[in-house]
Amino acid sequence: MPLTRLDVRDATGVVTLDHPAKRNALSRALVDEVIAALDDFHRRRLRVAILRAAPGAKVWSAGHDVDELPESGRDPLGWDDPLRELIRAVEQFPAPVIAMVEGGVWGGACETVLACDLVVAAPSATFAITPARLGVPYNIGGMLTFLNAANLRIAKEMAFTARPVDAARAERVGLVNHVVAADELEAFTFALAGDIAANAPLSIAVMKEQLRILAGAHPMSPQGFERVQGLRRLVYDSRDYREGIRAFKDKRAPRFTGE
Ligand code: LCV
Repeated sequence: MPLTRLDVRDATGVVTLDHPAKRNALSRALVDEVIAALDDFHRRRLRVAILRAAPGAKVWSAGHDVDELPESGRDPLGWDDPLRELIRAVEQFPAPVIAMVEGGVWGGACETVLACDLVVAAPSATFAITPARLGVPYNIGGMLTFLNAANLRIAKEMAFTARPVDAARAERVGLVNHVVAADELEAFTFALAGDIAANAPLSIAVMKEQLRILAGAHPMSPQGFERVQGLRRLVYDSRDYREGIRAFKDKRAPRFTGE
């Protein structure tokens, strides 16, 4: 049973996340389908990709599949983690990817939406950065995604509180490009895609890659990277990390002790 639905309209490819039973959690299986779809759109030389949930979705995506997170002792967001692969696939897709958002966007799904080139949201959309809710040590590339999408103060507030930001505030602080009434969301997003598709695809592809390289150009010494990795290891080896995962699975509030 596929976890996504695909559609092509003119030069635009659409991937609809369609695993409502698990709130479109970014499992290995679902992510592999999204990446395969983007590869197919690339082969077909489509000029825009749209990532969306089913119309009227209350949850766009609940983020990383928590059932696939290691209980402890291993980096939960390593290079070959499905979420990391999805982010790279979105960033390296050689045409604009538009996130069309209705409903709640959580954790790694929030990073996925913010890694898209444009975000068009319905008023029902909310955006939450959740590592602190689970006790997870987010990875440095992911933190850069948040920093590039918001200013430092907004990124800190979202990361430290783990509270959802609503669409109106997301637009005010520049997290999303447009907030559009739910019944106009599709038409608006496809019109935006049409505007892009009518322009020169090679020029757009190069500008997207230039901006990806420039946005990622942050100096970090090998010592600095090793320090970050050491700090992250302390977190994913901690009791709090195990408690966060366990509490989620037990459907109860976590009790963090700072150990
Ligand atoms: C697996 C799930 C999930 C899920 N994984 O429906 O950014 S980081 O570092 O945190 C990163 C590691 C990350 O992205 O972690 C995940 C962060 N996500 C969240 O904190 C959101 C967790 N989910 C929720 O708070 C609720 O599910 C929302 C508010 C999204 C939807 O609530 P609702 O009442 O509509 P349920 O909670 O009843 O979920 C329906 C089913 O989906 C599963 C959940 O366990 C339940 O499964 P069962 O029917 O088997 O009980 N589910 C939801 N989210 N991220 N599974």
